Amino acid sequence: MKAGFVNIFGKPNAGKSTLLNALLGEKLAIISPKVQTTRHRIKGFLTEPGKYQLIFSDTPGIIQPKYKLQERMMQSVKSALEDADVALLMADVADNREENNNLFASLNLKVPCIVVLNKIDKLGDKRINDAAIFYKSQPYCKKLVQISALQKAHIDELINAILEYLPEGEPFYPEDDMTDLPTKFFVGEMVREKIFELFGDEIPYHTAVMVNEFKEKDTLVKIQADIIVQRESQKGILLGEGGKMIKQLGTLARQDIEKFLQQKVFLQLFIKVRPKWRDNELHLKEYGY
Ligand code: GDP
Ligand code: K
Ligand code: MG
Repeated sequence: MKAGFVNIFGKPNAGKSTLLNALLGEKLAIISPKVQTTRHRIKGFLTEPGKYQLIFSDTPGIIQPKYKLQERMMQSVKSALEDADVALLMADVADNREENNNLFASLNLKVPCIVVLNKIDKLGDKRINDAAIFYKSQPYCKKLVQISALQKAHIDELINAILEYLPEGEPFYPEDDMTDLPTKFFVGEMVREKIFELFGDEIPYHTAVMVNEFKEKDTLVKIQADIIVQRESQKGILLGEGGKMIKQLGTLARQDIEKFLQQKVFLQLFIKVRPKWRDNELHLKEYGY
């Protein structure tokens, strides 16, 4: 049997979270066209009993940190760099190659690296080919697989490539488990995804979500979560006129959470202002960073 850690790295928006979901066939990681949506290392397990257990890690896109929250994000990337058995270096096929190349080379990985050329649905064959030739000639590239994470194209091919390089071993986690993170975490993430969806510019970057209550009551799950922002003005934007925005946010998030839990949900959201929480150790800890 093969078992090991397969960690996904790349620039913001390469499609890492979309790939994690495509690999698992389940929406575990939140996705948005905005950079820095993913703040944690998110593990998802793909187990074929007796054959393999792949422990995938989605990671935040690699950036130069400017505040403590971003430092924490890059620490989670570092932990994934340290325990990878196989690394997936993910590049948007339309992205600047030199930038990606510099990033991949700087990771200095000692484990087999598979370059995952993503978003091939966006470009014609010629440009995809050029990009493939470029990455294949780099010393870190053991193998290159072209995919579209969005269209779930060539995902099996990628899994087979990973299996070629994965060590023999026993499963690390129970066969039926999909992740090691608690349900509460994913509920908070689904609220956060809707904030990325509904609010432009800086609001999502100033926001955290903390799930305080998660209680099953008869056929219903009662969830209470706080949305944390840095300023009163941001609270006003999140509330919207007569509470219109928070209501819409709650409805969209609840629908996703119900789909995820396969249960009816009562979701209550409060907004709290915590100045400079992104640079405050205690707050970061409290909000799970
Ligand atoms: P991450 O920041 O690397 O985790 O990237 P995300 O998974 O959040 O995706 C960033 C954006 O790229 C989202 O708008 C995705 O829908 C989009 N995206 C991801 N994979 C593909 C793909 O294969 N093709 C296209 N056209 N878009 C994709
Ligand atoms: K993103
Ligand atoms: Mg992501």
